[in-house]
Amino acid sequence: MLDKSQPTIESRFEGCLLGLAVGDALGAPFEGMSADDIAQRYPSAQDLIENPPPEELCYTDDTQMAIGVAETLVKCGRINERELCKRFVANYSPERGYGAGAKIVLEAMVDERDHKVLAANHFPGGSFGNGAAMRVAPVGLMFRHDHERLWREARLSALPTHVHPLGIEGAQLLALAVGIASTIEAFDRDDFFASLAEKCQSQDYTDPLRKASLLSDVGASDVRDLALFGNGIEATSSVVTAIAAFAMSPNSYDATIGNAILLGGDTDTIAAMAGAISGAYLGITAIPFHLLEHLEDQEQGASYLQILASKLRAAHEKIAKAVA
Ligand code: RVK
Ligand code: MG
Ligand code: MG
Repeated sequence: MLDKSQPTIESRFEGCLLGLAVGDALGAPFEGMSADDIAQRYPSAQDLIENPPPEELCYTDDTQMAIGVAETLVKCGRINERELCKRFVANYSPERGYGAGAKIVLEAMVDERDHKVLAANHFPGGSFGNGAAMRVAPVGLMFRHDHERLWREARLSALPTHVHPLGIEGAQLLALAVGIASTIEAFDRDDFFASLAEKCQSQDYTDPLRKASLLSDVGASDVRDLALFGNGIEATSSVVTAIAAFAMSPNSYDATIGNAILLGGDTDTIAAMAGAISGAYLGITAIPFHLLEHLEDQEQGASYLQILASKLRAAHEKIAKAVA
């Protein structure tokens, strides 16, 4: 018999995509601000969630690019690089704000110039920005039943723009966090962090993951400890932060994204990543209705994301059934 307290798979897919978009859109007005400046207006996560800025919640590049990843998976059942680039080009909206290097690579794609050379050389060794991790959540949902495949497909989803090993590994880690969160019935901190650490290769991720695993729920641990993991635009100073924000408040979407935003810095992206994990675990009903209602709903807005989540679930069930 279905345990009523467990979100359905539909609810988890919707919760993940809309949780990402709401985190991104609520964090966007604070991107680049310091924690102290945000605290003057919003002393706590609860203040922010209960009294968000009155304007419509508009998402940024994080959600826009995650849409391209989800569309590719729905169409191809896997990350097909050609299709992914096609979706990135079709969805490219510079006004949503992209990373400086990502913008150059995407504009080369739009102009049909050699974007791969730019992705490899614009930054030495490629980009280690968090742009591959911010968009990867649909990969975590699609391959939640097969973590080896999830890890490989997350890498493929990063490559068009992020070829630096740390940019790739950040995306793999975030996808795995989403995959696990979308599957587990009850959050077990030790199991969760052990599964993540097991797949990681770089100390840039294993060390902070170990530290994050030692924190407990907000209240028992100090929420200010989240700042230790960074609030930057680099994958190494934001991916574990988002994971830690979720793990500190696994039963509250509000606290997860609110605490992520109150850190300042790359607020839209850290809240997008944390919100995707939290939504995948708690389901759509955990996202406050007044925030969902405020999320932009034209073209590829809230309603589109809901339909995309449903199509992604169908695509996932098809491949998961084929494996079983
Ligand atoms: C505007 C030196 C490097 C580097 C390397 C730095 C949106 C650069 C989203 C670069 C996210 C920045 C964010 C971001 C996503 C990366 N050496 N510095 N090898 N690799 N950086 O440009 O998609 O907000 O300063 O590839 O990862 O909301 O500009 O873009 O916050 O990290 O952008 O990396 O950015 P990019 P991205
Ligand atoms: Mg953004
Ligand atoms: Mg950002």
